[in-house]
Amino acid sequence: MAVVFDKPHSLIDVPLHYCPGCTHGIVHRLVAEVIDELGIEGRTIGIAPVGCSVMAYDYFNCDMIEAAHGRAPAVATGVKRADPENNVVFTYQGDGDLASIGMAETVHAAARNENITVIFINNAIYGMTGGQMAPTSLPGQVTQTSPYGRDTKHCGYPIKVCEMLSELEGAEYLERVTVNSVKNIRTAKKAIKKAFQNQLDGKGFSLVEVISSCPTNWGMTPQAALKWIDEKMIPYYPLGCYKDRSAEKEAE
Ligand SMILES: Cc1ncc(C[n+]2csc(CCOP(=O)(O)OP(=O)(O)O)c2C)c(N)n1
Ligand code: SF4
Ligand SMILES: [Mg+2]
Repeated sequence: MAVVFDKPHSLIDVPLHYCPGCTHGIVHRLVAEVIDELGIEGRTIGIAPVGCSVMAYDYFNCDMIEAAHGRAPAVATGVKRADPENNVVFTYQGDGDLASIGMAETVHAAARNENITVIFINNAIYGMTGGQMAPTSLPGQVTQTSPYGRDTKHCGYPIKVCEMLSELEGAEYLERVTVNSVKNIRTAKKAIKKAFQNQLDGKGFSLVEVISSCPTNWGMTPQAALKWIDEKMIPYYPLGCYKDRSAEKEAE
C-alpha cells in the first residue's frame, strides 16, 4: 500500500494566509496531527486569539470560538467547565495575546490548574499589527516601536513565561520547544501531544511555548529567521521542560 503524506483531517484543506516562512503553519499542522492521532476531533473546541492566528477558526476542522484579545484562557475555562468529561479545549495564542494584554487570564488559569491545553506562539513581536515590541522581544531587538533596539533601562526585560508559571503550584506541565528543524519539530509534536493527553487524563493546566519565526516583521528571509531562532532566541529562551508535576510525583 502506498504511503501518502497528506493533510491531517483536523486541518481544513484551504491555503493558510500566513507569510512565507512563518512557523504558525507548522504548529497548526502539529496540533491537527495530535487531534487526529488522539481521535478527539469531534469533542475538541479550539479558542482562537487576536493576532496573526486570529483566523485559526478557518483552519481547524473542530469547533472553534474567537475570544477577545488575551481572553482565550478565560473562554477556555468556561467551555471546559461546562462539560469537563466530554469537552477537550485548547487555546492557540501569540505572545502579545498571552503575555501582554492577556497575562492575567494566563496566570490565573494556571494558578487554578484549569484542565486546558495552551499552545503559546512566542515570536518575540506583535506580528499582526506590523511588528511592535512584545513583552517577549529580546534586549536590543529592533522593532517598529524600538527602532534603536529594545532598551531594558526604558522598557524593562522580556518575560520568560514558562519560567514564571513554573513557580505556580497549579501548573501541571510547561515545556518550551521550537520548530526550526526536523528534529525540533518532532520534539514539539511530542510536547503538544502530552499537553492534550494530560487534559484527557484530567491532570490540569498544560502549556507548550513554541519559539516561532516572524520573518516579515523581523525583516529576514525565512532561512535567516530560522537561524536567528538558534542564535538569538534559544540562548535567551532555553528549550526544555520547565514543569511536569506528574513526573515529579512519580520520582518522589
Ligand atoms: C483590545 C485590543 N487591543 C489591541 C488590539 C490590536 N492587536 C491586534 S493583534 C495584537 C498583538 C498580536 O501579537 P501576538 O499576540 O504576538 O500575535 P502574532 O501576530 O505575533 O502571532 C494587537 C496588539 C486589538 N485587536 N484589540
Ligand atoms: S506577520 Fe509574522 S507572525 Fe504574522 S503571518 Fe507574517 S510572518 Fe507570521
Ligand atoms: Mg507574536
